[in-house]
Formats: sequence, C-alpha cells, structure tokens
Amino acid sequence: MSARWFHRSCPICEASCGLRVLADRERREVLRIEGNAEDPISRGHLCPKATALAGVFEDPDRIRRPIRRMPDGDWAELDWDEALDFAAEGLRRIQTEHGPEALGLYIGNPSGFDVGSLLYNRYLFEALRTPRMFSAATMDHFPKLYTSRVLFGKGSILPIPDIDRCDYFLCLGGNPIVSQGSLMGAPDVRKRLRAVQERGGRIVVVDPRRTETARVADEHLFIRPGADAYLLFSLVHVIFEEGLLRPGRLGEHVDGLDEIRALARDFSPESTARATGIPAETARRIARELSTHPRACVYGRIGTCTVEFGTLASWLVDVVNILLGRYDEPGGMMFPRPATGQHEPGGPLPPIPIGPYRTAVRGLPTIDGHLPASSFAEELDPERAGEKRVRGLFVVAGNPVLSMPAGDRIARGLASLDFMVAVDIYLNETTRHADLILPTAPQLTHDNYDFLCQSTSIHNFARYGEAVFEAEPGEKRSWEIYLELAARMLGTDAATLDQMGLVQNVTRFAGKLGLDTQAVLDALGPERGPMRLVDLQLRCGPYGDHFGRRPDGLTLEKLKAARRAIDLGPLEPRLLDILRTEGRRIRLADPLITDDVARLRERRAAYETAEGLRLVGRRQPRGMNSWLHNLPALAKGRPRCTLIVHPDDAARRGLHEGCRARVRSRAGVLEVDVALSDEVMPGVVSLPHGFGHGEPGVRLDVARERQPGANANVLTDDGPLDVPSGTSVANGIPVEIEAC
Ligand SMILES: Nc1nc2c(c(=O)[nH]1)N[C@H]1C(S)=C(S)[C@@H](COP(=O)(O)OP(=O)(O)OC[C@H]3O[C@@H](n4cnc5c(=O)[nH]c(N)nc54)[C@H](O)[C@@H]3O)O[C@H]1N2
Ligand SMILES: Nc1nc2c(c(=O)[nH]1)N[C@H]1C(S)=C(S)[C@@H](COP(=O)(O)OP(=O)(O)OC[C@H]3O[C@@H](n4cnc5c(=O)[nH]c(N)nc54)[C@H](O)[C@@H]3O)O[C@H]1N2
Ligand code: SF4
Ligand SMILES: [Mo]
Repeated sequence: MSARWFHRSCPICEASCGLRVLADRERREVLRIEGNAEDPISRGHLCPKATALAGVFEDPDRIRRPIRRMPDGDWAELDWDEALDFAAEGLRRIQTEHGPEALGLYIGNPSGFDVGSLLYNRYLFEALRTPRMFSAATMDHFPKLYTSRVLFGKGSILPIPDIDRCDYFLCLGGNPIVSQGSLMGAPDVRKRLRAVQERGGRIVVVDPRRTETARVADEHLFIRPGADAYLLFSLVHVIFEEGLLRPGRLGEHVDGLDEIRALARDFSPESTARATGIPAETARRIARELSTHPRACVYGRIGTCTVEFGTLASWLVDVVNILLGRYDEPGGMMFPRPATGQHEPGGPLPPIPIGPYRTAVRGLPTIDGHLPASSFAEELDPERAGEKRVRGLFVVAGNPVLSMPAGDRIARGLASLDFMVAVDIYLNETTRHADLILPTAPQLTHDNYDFLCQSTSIHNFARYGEAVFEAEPGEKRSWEIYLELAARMLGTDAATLDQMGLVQNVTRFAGKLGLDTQAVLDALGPERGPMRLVDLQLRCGPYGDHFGRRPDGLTLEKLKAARRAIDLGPLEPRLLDILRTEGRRIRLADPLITDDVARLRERRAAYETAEGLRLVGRRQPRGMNSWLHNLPALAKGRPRCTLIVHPDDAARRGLHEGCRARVRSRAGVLEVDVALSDEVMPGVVSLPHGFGHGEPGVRLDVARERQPGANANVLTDDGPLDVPSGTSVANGIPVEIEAC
C-alpha cells in the first residue's frame, strides 16, 4: 500500500484550517481527512465541509474535460487545444464586432482560495480588456473595501478583530459559529469565543435572528433588518455626549471628529430606538461597556454590509472603534501582515476611482474597478440594455444565477448571450447556459498557498499546501487556463506571457530591495506557475530571507518543509505605517461616505413605521454558498432550504410547521417549506441562499434529489443599492407570505 499523509489547508473558507490527508496516490484514493493537530493556527480544527475536498474529487458529476454545448442542447467533450481556440475565437469575435465593452467578466468566491487564480487573473483582465467586471464582492464585503479605501487609502487594508485578546466582542450581522468567521480568519471560532468568556470577557450579538453565535453569547439583541447604522450612530452619540471619547494613539492622525460629533447629534439612542427596536437604555449601556472594557472590539459582517446602509454601517463600525481607541491595538481591530508583502508601507495612492465606465442601463459607475452585482441582470438584458448589452461573458468559479440579485432574470439574460465561457467544475444553474465549460483540476491535485486568507487572519501565519495527487493528463489548473487563453487572445504564447509576468514581478519586488534581477530569476528556477511568484514574494517579503541576505528568513522551501503553518506571531500595531492616504491622514468624515447620512435621516421614519415582513439570509454548516449540495455527506438529512417564520407571524397568516408557503417580494416569487421558530424576531423571516437546484439541464444529481430548495435571490430586488458603494441589498427585503 502506498498511502501516506499529505499536509495542506482546506481551501473552502477563510478559516483555512491546516489538514492532514491520508491518501493512496497510486489508487488515487483519499482514505482519511483530519485536522492537523500540529498546526499552530488551526490546532487540529476542521468542520464537516472539509470532507468536500475528497467529495468533490470523487464526485461523478464533476466535469473532468472541457465540454461544449451542441446545437441540440447536448454536451460534447473536446480536447484542450480545441476548447481554448474556440473560447478565444468566440471572445475575440465579440471584441471585434462590438468592442471590448460588449464582454463581461464575473469572478466568483472559490477563486479567492486558489493562489493560481489570484495571481494569474490579471491575464484575463489583459485579454478581455473590458471594464465590465462583476464579482461576488458587491454582494458581500464591498462596503468594507470601500470604507478602507476611503479611510486608509487601500481597500485591502482590512481591519480584523483580534478576538484572541479582546475582552468584549460586539458582533453585528455575523454568525461566525456557522460561517467559521469572515474578515476574521479564526479556525475553531467557537473555542476562541469561549476563551473570551473564560477570561472574563463579554460577547454581545446584534442580529434579527437568535443565531448559533447569539446562543453562545452573553447577550443577544434583536435588531430590525437594515437598522444597524442607526444603532451605531447612537453609540457614537453617547460616546460624545457622555465624554467617552478616547481615540488614543491614532487620535493625532484622524481628521473630522467635530463633523462626526455634529452628524451624530440627531441620532441619540432615544431617537433611534423605534427604528432599531433596541431600547435607548440598552444602547447607552452598550456604549459604556465598550468604553470601560480596555480591549473591546466592534465587528460587523454580512448583515451590516449587504443592507440599505451598508457603507454607513461598515464605516460606523470603524468610527466607534476609532473613537474608543480600539483600532490598531491588541484586543481591538488590527491589521495582519501577510508574508507575501501585499501590505507593506508605500506612498499615497490616488483617491478611490469612481468611473469612468458607467453601466448601460442605470449609468452606475465602476467603483475601484467593480460594478454592482445588482446591475448584472439588467446589463445582460437585451430589452433593457439594447445595443449596449453584455453579449459575451466569461465566468470564473461563480454561480450568479443562485448568488446574485434577480437570479431568474440573470438566467434569462445568460440564455440570450451570443457567447459564454465558464471556468467551473460543475454543470450547474449558471454554467448550463455556457457555450463552453473549462474545468479546473480538482483542488487536491494542485499545491496552494493561503494568499488571501493570510490577510484576513486573526494571527499572522504562512502556510504551504502540498498537492495530494498528481494532475491527470488532460487536467489543467486555473492559472494554466487563464494564461493559455490570454496568450491566444493576445497573439503570443503562454510561456512568453508567463516569463514576462515573472520578470515584471521580480523587477518590482526584488527591485525594492536592490537585489540583482538576474540572480533572483536564477534562484527562482524554471518551474512555471504561481508557486515561483509566491516564493519571490515570500523571500522579498517582511519575514523573507531576501535571497540570502537574511538566512534565517522565510522561503517557500522552508514552508514546504514545515508541513503546517509557520506561526508569524500575533497581530501587531501597524496601521500608521501602512496608511496610503494623502498626507497619511485618516479623514474620518470623508463626504464619499458622510454624504449618505442625509438619506439615513430621511429613511428613519420609514424604519419606525415599517409594517409587514422583512427577509434576511442564513448560512448553514453543511454548505458553502451554492456549491456543496451535491456531495452525499453534506446533502443528507432533512431539507434545509426552509423559511423560518415567527409563530405569531405564522398564526396571522395561517401557516404551520412544515407547510408550503408562497413568498413574494417586489422582485419575484417562490415557494418554500416553512419552519416555525421564535429565534427570528417578529416581523422577520429567514431563508438561506444558494439553493434552487431543480432546474432542467443541471447535472447535480444529488443536490437536485436531496436538497433542491428554492433560489432566495429570485426575491432579491436589484433596484435598491447601498448608494455609496453600489452593494446589493440582500437583507431586509420586504416580503409577503401566504400559505399555498
Ligand atoms: N441572498 C443572498 N445572496 C448571497 C449571499 C447572501 O448572504 N444572501 N452571499 C453572497 C456572498 S457573501 C458570496 S461570496 C456570493 C457567492 O457567489 P458565487 O461565488 O457566485 O457563488 P458560489 O455559490 O460560491 O459559486 C461557486 C462556483 O464555483 C464553482 N467552483 C467550486 N470549486 C471550484 C474550483 O476549484 N474551480 C472552479 N473554476 N470553480 C469552482 C462551483 O461549482 C460554483 O459554480 O454569494 C452571495 N449571494
Ligand atoms: N458553512 C458556511 N460557511 C460560510 C459560507 C457558507 O455559505 N456556509 N459562506 C462564506 C462566505 S462567502 C461569507 S461572505 C461568510 C459570511 O459570514 P457571516 O457574515 O458570519 O455569515 P452569515 O451567516 O451570512 O451572517 C449574517 C448574519 O446577519 C444577520 N442579519 C441579516 N440582516 C441583518 C441586519 O440588518 N443587521 C444585523 N445586525 N444582522 C443582520 C443574519 O441573520 C445572519 O445571522 O461566510 C462564509 N462561510
Ligand atoms: S472551517 Fe472552513 S477551512 Fe476549516 S475545515 Fe471547515 S470549511 Fe475548511
Ligand atoms: Mo462571501
């Protein structure tokens, strides 16, 4: 038997747990997956989704070769050269006939966990030459990127809660016990939260549902969906009114405190209580508790981002932390130091680019290169976008039909495209509309480096993940696909393009250290692909060996030998070093954000008098957005796509446990099973997204049979936006429900 243990991290969520995989290489069989107890960051943790690494590898429905849709609707396999030629021709034809803007690009979530995709997607951008860039970001954390871009000069300088050292954790609109932490890479978050309490700290959760996290917290506050900006402003009000302001070390570098004081004047807890549903005395107490706990930390996630005031809420999370001196200090919100050097000091960056491209239908601008997910459906629609519609689309690791607003209209738009290519491993609700699907080799067949996860981790680390199996002939990794396609479109060959990219990177990274370019190129060796770039960045990075100048420093070779994460220490104060704003100031009251306060004021009355039901989202332990429902181990059990309704709301509408209900929003209608529970506040219903696998033409046999569910994003209205950032409003959607 040729089985042995392999060491790598799980590429499914941000926790990026270090795993041990026992596999028989010859028989291409995974025998066991377990948490690596010797990994200093994840300490043996893993969750049920880790089995997906083997599950996806073995899944008979996984696409293994490029397939092309034939005129009769059937799919035919083709070889890679034919497939890439076909893709390049189709995309180029659209560029030539209608201009590059007629092409769209959509990048989905799993690409963030594949270093090859992250480091090589630039070739896609170069080849497609389109400003029409859509992604999951504007349905996710974009308000955080936007506020960081405005306040700190760079969107990826994201504040991360230092939960291992905090003594008070105020969590708004996040459910880390289930999501395993987001913008908070924290393997075994349950244990870490328990540790906060064991050291005498306190956890407060603000959520319209008593979530799994709320259940372990010391206190849970129901809040009306979308109302967090009112609550947070009321905390700011109390901080000024009760003299709790203590910005500490950062104080000297912050402008705009007087403006913020003035803005907060109208948002006393007494005046916001009706809008939020949280009593004034509770909000006052929370503000005081935050100020008296020396290591308090305020954190907001999906429920504060994909809402009507996502930017204001995300910004106010920053503001409260900054006013209380809880920013860039142990136990507060801190800034990781990735070993590959993305967040090292640098000169000021220009202000956030808004436009110049504007969408065809609503004239919405690109913001820092991103278009709103909520404009996707209409930009595909021939009736609405006319001659300026997206005619050709390239989708990478995304399932927008289930994950973006107005999913049903997206499906219709995809069906009317002239040409569509998907890089994906399943024939699903989105990719079934493609003319061509290019599958990537399964995760287990390529090595990886936790490139993105190291920059949102609660502890500094670097980890290499080894390939468990060799790729089979005829399998390609994402970076090879991008490179080979781009080479065809740009009229060159992949090796030349790769070499050019390498030289550019060496010039940039090694140049900063004054190293000899040729010597560095020689040291990196001839093996093509992302790992050579990772090695370059690691060695030139903050902990690197600087190609021999600091012999004790990090190299990829050392990471490989470690077979686990290398612990680079707790997060350390560094914001002032890495600020990229003009004059290195933090303009806390920038009009790019505060201009939206007028809208918040105007909408207050509507929140106070709101009637009817509001829909919010929910994540579940055995799924990852839309794509793990096809694995038997994760799809088993009762149907999970249920609408949770409060018993009082149900009684009024004649709904009972297990009945079918019709849910209607301004955008659409669906039918779903009802579950009754007082875990949601009255007036709120909760439905998970990522289901709706019953469509014809989808090759997801297990999902279709065991967990078909309904597509929650049929109900997500693509009209309203978080105005400053263009983020979608996926929580707090007005809905009506009736028994069917
Ligand atoms: N209503 C509502 N909608 C939401 C959300 C919500 O909370 N509520 N959350 C939003 C958020 S936060 C996100 S991130 C988005 C996610 O939105 P998307 O990224 O569009 O959707 P996913 O379901 O993650 O789809 C992942 C796709 O990648 C494919 N895939 C998996 N592994 C690989 C691989 O190794 N290679 C390739 N090439 N493809 C692979 C899968 O088959 C699937 O098609 O959804 C958003 N949508
Ligand atoms: N098992 C699993 N893990 C995942 C994912 C998954 O699909 N499954 N997805 C991954 C992805 S892509 C992401 S981005 C992260 C997301 O990570 P989280 O943000 O931690 O996850 P959610 O469960 O979406 O939590 C959002 C919470 O916001 C609440 N909420 C809704 N509206 C409001 C509001 O107006 N105010 C407040 N205060 N709360 C509100 C919801 O009830 C919900 O509990 O999870 C990641 N991890
Ligand atoms: S918590 Fe996330 S990274 Fe860890 S095993 Fe589960 S899915 Fe994988
Ligand atoms: Mo996400």
